[in-house]
Amino acid sequence: MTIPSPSPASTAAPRIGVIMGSQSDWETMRHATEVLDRLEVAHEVRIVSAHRTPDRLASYARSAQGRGLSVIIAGAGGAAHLPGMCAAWTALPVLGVPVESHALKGMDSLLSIVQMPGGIPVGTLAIGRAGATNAALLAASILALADPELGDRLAAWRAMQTASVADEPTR
Ligand code: RP5
Repeated sequence: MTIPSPSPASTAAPRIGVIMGSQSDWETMRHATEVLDRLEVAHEVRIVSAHRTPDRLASYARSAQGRGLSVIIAGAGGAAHLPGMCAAWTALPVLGVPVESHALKGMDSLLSIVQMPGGIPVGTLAIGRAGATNAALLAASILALADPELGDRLAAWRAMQTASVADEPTR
């Protein structure tokens, strides 16, 4: 699918935080940042582990709203407590991306993220690349509620996606 090329790197303050539990999550989470780039949504990217860097997580999540972020996208795999712990530390919307694990193909990640007990929500997306892509689109949709120009860019993105779908399969 072809989507618009990003404009030159923005120096605007980040509006979305993309965090992940490990460097190994980048191959999945980069798909979120690529969508945000194409939609020209300023964002930051950090490795923040709930169990390896718990103080970093607390500091990141507690300061996020005050630093101007509106949404946090959190990707993690295995016992994927990062999105839930992040949501516990901030009132911002947290979107969780289950990263595909080797042992259980991401089912562990999915259930860890989606099965939040009532009271602290995490908006959970699909396992892997589709989830990372959709987390970025959903975060952009949330921002677009108060940003009509971003809404226009999202509409253009969807129109281009629609135009890219052939009437018939190639045989
Ligand atoms: C989680 O453990 C990370 O989110 C990652 O998906 C998984 C494996 O991490 P590494 O052992 O590859 O660093 O915390």
